[in-house]
Amino acid sequence: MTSRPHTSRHHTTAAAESADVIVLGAGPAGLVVANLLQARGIDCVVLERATPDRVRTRARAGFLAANTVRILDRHGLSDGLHRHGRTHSVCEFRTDDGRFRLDYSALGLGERHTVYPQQALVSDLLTYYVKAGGRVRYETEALAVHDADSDTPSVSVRAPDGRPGRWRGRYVAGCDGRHGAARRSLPEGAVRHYRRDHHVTWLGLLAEAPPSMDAVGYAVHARGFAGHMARTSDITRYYLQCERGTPPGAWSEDRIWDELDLRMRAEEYGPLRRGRIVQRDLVDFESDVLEPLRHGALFLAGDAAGLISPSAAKGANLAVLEAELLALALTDALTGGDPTGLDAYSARCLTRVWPAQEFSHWLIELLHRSPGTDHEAPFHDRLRRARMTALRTSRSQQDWFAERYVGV
Ligand code: RFL
Repeated sequence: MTSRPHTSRHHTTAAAESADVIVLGAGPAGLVVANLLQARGIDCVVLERATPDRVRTRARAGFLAANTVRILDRHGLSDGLHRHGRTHSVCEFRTDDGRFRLDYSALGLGERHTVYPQQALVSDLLTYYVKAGGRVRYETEALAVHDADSDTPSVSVRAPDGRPGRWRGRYVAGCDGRHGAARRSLPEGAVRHYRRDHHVTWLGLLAEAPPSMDAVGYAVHARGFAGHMARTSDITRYYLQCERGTPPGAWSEDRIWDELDLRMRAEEYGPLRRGRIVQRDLVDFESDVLEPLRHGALFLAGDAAGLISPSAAKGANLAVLEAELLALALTDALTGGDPTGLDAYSARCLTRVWPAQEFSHWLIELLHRSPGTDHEAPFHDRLRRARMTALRTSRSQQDWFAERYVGV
C-alpha cells in the first residue's frame, strides 16, 4: 500500500463510516495504538465488541515489565499505575527439595515488575483516550476485514442494534485478540502460524483475599503446579494446574483452598489467607505466533499477533510494545508518507516475540508435571529437578533468569 499525507475524513452516514486507522479491540494493544494515534492528530476509531463496563472490569494480567512502564511513561499514560501500582521483585519457588527465593531486582538487569491489574490499566487508557477526544464504538463487533491488500480496506461490523454496518479506512490495526476478526480475515496462505500446545491447563482464580506472601509463589508439586500472585492489598490471583477439560466450577471453594494449601505446602511455610473466589478461568497453554504480522493494510498486535501462555506474564507486555511500534509507524506513514516503519513492523516485533516464547516455554517445563507419556515422565521429572537446582545454586543461571523474567 502506498502511503499518502494524512487527511481527516469523518463521514457519519448510516451506510459507512470512516477513519484513517480502524482499531479493532479495546484491550491493552488497541488502546495504546489509539492513544498514540489520537495524540498525534491521526483520525482513528476503536471498535469494541464488549460493553464499556465489561472492558473496564475484565481481570487478566497484572505484572508489567519495566520496559512496559517506560513505554507508558514516554507517552504520558502511566499516572494511574505510578499512583496505585506496586513494584515487585521477589519470587519464591517451593519444591520437594525445599524453597528458595530470588530477588530479581538484584540480579540480571536489576529491573522490577509493577503490579497493576490489567483492568485498571485498560480503564486508565480508555479515560486518557476519551479525554483526548478519541472515538470508541462499544458493542460493535467486527465481523471481517475486507480488501486488506488494497488501498481501501474496510471492516464489516454488527452494530449495537444488531444491524450490519461498515467502516472504511486506510489501515486496520487488528488488536482484537486470538479469536478476533483480524486473524479470521487473513486469507489462506497469507501468513504462517507457528503453533504449540503445551498440554498444560491452569485454573486461574481471583480471590477476595490479601496476598499470603510478599513474593510471587511458584509451587512445584507431584499433584501439579500451584501459583500465588498478588494483585492488590485485598485481591490475590492463584493458579492450580488441572486436567484439561475440567469445568471451572467443578471444584468447591473448600477444595480449591485445600488443594492450594497442599501444593503450596502451607503446613511447612505458613497458611494461605482464604477468601471468596470471585473469578475462575480455565487457561489451556497454547502458543500461536503469526509471521508476518501484516497482510497489506492490516497489521496485527497483541494476542492477535501471537498468543503466549500466561506462565511468564508476557502477553500484555508484548501487546504494549507492539502497539507503540505500530502506532509510531502508522503515524510516519500517514503524516510523512514514510512507509519504512510499517515495512519493518513485523520483523521488529518478532525479534521480541520469539525470546519471550522461548522463556515462557522454559518456565512451563520448569514448573509443571511432565505432560509426556507415563514412560517418559520420570525422565522429564529428573530434568526439571536438575533445572531447578541450577536456578537455586548458580548465580549465572539466576542472572539469566532475572533478565528474561522481567524483560521483554
Ligand atoms: P485483549 O486484552 O484480549 O483485548 C482484545 C479486545 O478485543 C475485543 N474483541 C473484539 N472487538 C471487536 N470485534 C471483535 N470481533 C472482537 N473480538 C474481540 C475484546 O472484547 C477485547 O476487549 O487483547 P490484547 O489487547 O492483545 O492484550 C493481550 C492481553 O490481554 C493478554 O496477553 C494478557 O492478559 C496475558 N496475561 C498476562 N500478560 C502479562 O503481560 N502479564 C500477566 O501477568 C498476565 N497474566 C494473562 C495473565 C492472561 C490470562 N488469561 C486469562 C489468558 C493471566 C491470565 C489468567
